[in-house]
Amino acid sequence: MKIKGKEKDFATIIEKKYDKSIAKCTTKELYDALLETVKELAKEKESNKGKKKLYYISAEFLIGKLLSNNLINLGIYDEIKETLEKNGKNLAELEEFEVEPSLGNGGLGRLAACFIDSIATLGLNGDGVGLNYHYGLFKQVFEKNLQKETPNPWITEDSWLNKTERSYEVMFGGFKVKSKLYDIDVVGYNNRTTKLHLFDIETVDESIVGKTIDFDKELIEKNLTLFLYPDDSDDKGRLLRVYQQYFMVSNAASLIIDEALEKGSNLHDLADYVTIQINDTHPSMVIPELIRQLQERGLLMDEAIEIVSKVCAYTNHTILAEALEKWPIEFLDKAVPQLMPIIRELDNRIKDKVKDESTYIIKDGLVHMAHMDIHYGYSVNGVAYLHTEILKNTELNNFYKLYPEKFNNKTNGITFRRWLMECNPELSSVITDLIGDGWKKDANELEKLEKFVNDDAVLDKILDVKHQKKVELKNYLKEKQNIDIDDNSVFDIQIKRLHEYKRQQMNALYVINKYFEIKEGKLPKRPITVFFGAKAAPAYVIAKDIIHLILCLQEIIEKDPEVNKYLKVVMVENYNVTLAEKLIPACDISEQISLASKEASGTSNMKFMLNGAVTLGTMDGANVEIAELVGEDNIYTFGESSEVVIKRYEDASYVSRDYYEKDEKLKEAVDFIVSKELLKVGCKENLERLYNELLNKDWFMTFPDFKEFVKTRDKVYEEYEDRKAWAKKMLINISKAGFFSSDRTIAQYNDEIWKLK
Ligand code: 26V
Repeated sequence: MKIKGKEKDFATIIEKKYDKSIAKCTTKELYDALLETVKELAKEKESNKGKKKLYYISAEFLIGKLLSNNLINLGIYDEIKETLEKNGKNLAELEEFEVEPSLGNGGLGRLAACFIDSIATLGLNGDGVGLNYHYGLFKQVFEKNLQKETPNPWITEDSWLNKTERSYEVMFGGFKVKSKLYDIDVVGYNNRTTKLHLFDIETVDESIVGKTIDFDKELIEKNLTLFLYPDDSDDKGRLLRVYQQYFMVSNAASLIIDEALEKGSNLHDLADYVTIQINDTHPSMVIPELIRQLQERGLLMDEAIEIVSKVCAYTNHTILAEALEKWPIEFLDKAVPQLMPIIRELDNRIKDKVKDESTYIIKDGLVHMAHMDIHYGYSVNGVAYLHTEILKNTELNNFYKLYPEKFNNKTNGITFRRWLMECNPELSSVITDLIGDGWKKDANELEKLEKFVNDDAVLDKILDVKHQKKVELKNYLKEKQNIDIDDNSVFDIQIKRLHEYKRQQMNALYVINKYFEIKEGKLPKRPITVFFGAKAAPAYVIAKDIIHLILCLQEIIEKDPEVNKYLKVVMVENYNVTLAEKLIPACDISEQISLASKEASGTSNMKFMLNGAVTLGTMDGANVEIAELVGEDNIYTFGESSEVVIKRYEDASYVSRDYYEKDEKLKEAVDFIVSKELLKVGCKENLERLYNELLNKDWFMTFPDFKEFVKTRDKVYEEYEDRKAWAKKMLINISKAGFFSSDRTIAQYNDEIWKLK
């Protein structure tokens, strides 16, 4: 590798730094030296430039560990790996040393991380802006088959954060705080870099948190950047979120204005210098805040509004009404009183010209954040074809009628650097041996793989890699979580946040159904391992009950000698990016079983497909596009369509008990939740609550899809046995995954929304 123009090798760097050889260094010494070297290399790379700059503001950036990713993007992964191996060390051990920052909940935050990788790689002038949560999202531990939440500290002296000199004053109602900016250099796969700006305050006090995630929610100066999404089941927690969001956007607005001024903007021309992508509604207050700061610098309200409307674009990531943020006016009056007059003004201007009350920003004492984004942003996008269609035709139809030109779709994507090259170097090299490495820069080249669909040697290789990754996962989980897995079983995996609409509970009902079949002597041709990975929001009671059910099933099945040879449930603890990178390459069947119309896109579906898993899914989110690309022979779909589901909600015609009464197998599975066997290992309160919820409500309609789910899943297991036919499906999935590269997504954002040079 070249540092400051001179060829250097890692062994000499180590020799100079510690006065000893690599072989004699501890893991920590090697990690520190590598971190320092990578930081230095990143600093030397050219940062992306241009007159106009994108600010991707997001409350979450689920970046995962950075060491290997940066080595890959800098092009020195193999060199470092070999040097270490020659000295009896291995990179995997160094990776273990790094603590994963948990700055996100799930898909939304991971998407933001993939996007900054692609922004850097495509050489676009754009940075990420977010918050430096000291404990991130909670760490999940299982105790007595229940989820417990504990703090997840990740900032150590050897982290990727670089402290900067930048600092701003942020006013809240009655007091002010001083911010401090930390940057993480984001290295693209092309010699360019960009930055992730994470704002923090120096008065944060980690000592107000004990062993649990409880803390005094009113000590804003001490708690502001402690946790990502503090428990919002009570008003104090919700108010803290408002403080966090304002802190994020006020800093962002100051940074944006400062950088534009430095480049010669006179602020009247701000739109030539800046574009802002608002990632879901968490950063929506940037609209009134930017107006406020422009006014402070002498612009008039009319002009400030006009400028902001040319600068801000909004991405919607959910159609669930309960997930669309609406803040009570009192909250904003208390936390950010300076914004309320501006928000009222923005609302009044809409009320003056628009008749449709459903689009007003302020209604019934609530401020509708998404409504402000849509009226005062220049672009509104959904994250998959179906999602955007549903926004236009149903959920946001009243807005679509007002501003059809603002609506557009940007189907999500994933970075292939992390989700193939890093997590599955074996498959990457099989691919490169077959089609060259052009796919690393142009993912569509993966289609060249299709011509090997009848090549037995190639199909065998793909099956071999899959088996190797299954063995690796087995060893990893044995070491880390003391779980025993049969690597010859079929690996069936559902990993994502726990939410009723994602329907982990339906997966659990399938497991119960299979358990009964095995007990009755109907044995599967090959053992089945059903993996789950999911965190439930601390206050989301039913989600935690579903985790409880899964953990209880895991225990019962494990202890049943009649069943455990054929069926195993594995719920991994503290599912995170690191675990995803181990689970995804090892997966045979990717469970994407959300209720049609509810999953905006999904992104694990893309990661699985890229790694040669076959999808079992509903026609929801990006599954629709996957199905279109791979064709019906290479995906298994089931379940009611989004149209039928939407209609059922509209006419309120769904009664779950009707299905329960009519379907014997379903009834048996549901009843098992409160059976003697389960109550022996589980809590009555949790299990009964879940049972009642399903029987009396089942809001996400698992019962109507259950029968077809069972039938389709059984067919998948059946067809898995024709190994050659299965390998063909795997190959087709890999070859069609190119569309889901986040490089494609970001290129579209730029061409159609940001228009950076
Ligand atoms: C948030 C909440 C919070 C309150 C309780 C219910 C609830 C339900 C859902 C959400 C999700 C908020 C937004 C989000 O994370 N969306 C995810 O964004 C991904 C990236 O676009 C996408 O792939 C997922 O389908 C979508 O759920």
